[in-house]
Amino acid sequence: MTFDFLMQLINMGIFKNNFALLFQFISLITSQNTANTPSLPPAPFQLPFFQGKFGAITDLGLIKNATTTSFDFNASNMPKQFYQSNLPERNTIGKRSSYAFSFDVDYTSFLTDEKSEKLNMFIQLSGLSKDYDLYFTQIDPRTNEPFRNGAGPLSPIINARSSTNFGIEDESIFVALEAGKYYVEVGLNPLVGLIAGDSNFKITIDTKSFNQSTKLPNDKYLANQWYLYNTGTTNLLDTIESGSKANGIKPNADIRAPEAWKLRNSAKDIIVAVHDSGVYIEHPDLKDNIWVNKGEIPGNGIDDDNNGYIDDVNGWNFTFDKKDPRARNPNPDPKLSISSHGTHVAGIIGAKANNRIGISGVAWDTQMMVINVDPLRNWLEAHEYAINNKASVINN
Ligand SMILES: [Ca+2]
Ligand SMILES: [Ca+2]
Ligand SMILES: [Ca+2]
Ligand SMILES: [Ca+2]
Repeated sequence: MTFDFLMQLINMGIFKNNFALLFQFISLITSQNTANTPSLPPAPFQLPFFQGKFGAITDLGLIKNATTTSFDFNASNMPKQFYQSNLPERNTIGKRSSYAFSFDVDYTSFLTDEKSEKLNMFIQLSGLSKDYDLYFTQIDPRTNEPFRNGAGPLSPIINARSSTNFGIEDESIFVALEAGKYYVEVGLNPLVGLIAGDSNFKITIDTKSFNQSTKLPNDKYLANQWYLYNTGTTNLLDTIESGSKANGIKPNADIRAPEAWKLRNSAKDIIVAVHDSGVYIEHPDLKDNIWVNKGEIPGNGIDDDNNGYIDDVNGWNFTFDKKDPRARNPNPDPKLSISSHGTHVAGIIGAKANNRIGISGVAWDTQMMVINVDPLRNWLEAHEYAINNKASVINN
């Protein structure tokens, strides 16, 4: 029995949820190897693609910033790999023939100022006459092998982006990369891999389009805000070492904020009413984006703007019928109110962006009217307040 045969059994689903049986098979193979070749230790298991220390991989060289570089290939002239896929895509199960490429990303090629931390790129596959698919793999520096979800060589490979359109449609992958060496694989769809025909394809690495069509703020924790800008590659090693599952990280699965910010990032004339549990309005990343009722003189005990609420400078606390709209607490302690849900919500809407600290809001500049409200008691009244005081967006 060989490891190849074992892989076939794994792909057939024989060991699904039956790890005891799997380990029996591994023990059997190991003992056979030992018996047949007593002078050699059992060979370590490796995916064929990564055997031979990447010797058959075509190197695309150093990829630089703000460039579009294309590489034309005739597959019949290239070393073919047989890659036993563990990728989760449904049409990549089994062995498929493929061609492997590497390229380098060097900080000096893109680090134009201290704000630039990653090189954003689209990797594209085009000019197809067969159904090729595109795969991207990141190497785990601890093992010099692909990242795997779990210990041991049989754990599935993770962080492999794929683009697997059917037919001869182009393929495209977005990645944001730190300095390092990366691997791309062009594989025939295993379902159609035996069909004869031309085998030409073009790989294009485009580090120009993303920067031209997007705008990124310089906030410290932007890289953690995957819902705005999901690079899919953030701190993969940290994620794994913290014990979290890394599968499911999907680059560009976000609200396309960088693309939107290129068109518009300020909403400074827009009043957004935040109906929630109150907001810590002194927060350094929020204070500049809190609505100020200009018709109200603070702290004089008079309803200067005659809107029915005395000293309502930043909003109103409907929960406790008072001017201080911070936490859901009759006498809010600013430290306690930091943790309130409304503060979190306000940060998503309008944390001051491009100020180097904290996070970036969806709107970089805006005016957030703070409404502390109990939805079961004074919902209508709170909405009337927001509308009468010219909020044009209300968060519920
Ligand atoms: Ca395809
Ligand atoms: Ca008033
Ligand atoms: Ca007043
Ligand atoms: Ca900020």
